[in-house]
Amino acid sequence: MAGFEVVSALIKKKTTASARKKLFAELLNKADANADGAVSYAEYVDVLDANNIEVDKDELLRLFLRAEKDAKGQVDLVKTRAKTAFETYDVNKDDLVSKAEMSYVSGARLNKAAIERVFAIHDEDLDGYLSRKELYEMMKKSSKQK
Ligand SMILES: [Ca+2]
Ligand SMILES: [Ca+2]
Repeated sequence: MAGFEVVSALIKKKTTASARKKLFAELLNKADANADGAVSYAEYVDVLDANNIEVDKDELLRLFLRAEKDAKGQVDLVKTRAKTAFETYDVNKDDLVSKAEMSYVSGARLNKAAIERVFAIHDEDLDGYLSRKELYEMMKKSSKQK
């Protein structure tokens, strides 16, 4: 069973710190049975206990906190980027990004068809503008695809 192999690698500590971290993230995904993207430390320990798997709980907690911090760091990074992008695009500072503004700021990087496509996908309330939230959602999606 793959999950057990992951944990045994964790116990043996034969892997490098970054490989352990990766394995740990994989196991977290497996432990997230209802796939809501969130597994608490307690739930995680439950999964291990249920499988009679013993690990160094201190190291487990340490890895767990680090994985959480990385996830949060990723969100913060996208937020910061989205804020900067929004303020760059919103030339007239009316708190909305129009197609004309996006075209003006992006210049040759985005042609008219590409901008139409961006708005068709991301202008969720169909008001013809990208709000801060719409731009943030757009950047969140594109950061996940990478
Ligand atoms: Ca504007
Ligand atoms: Ca909109």
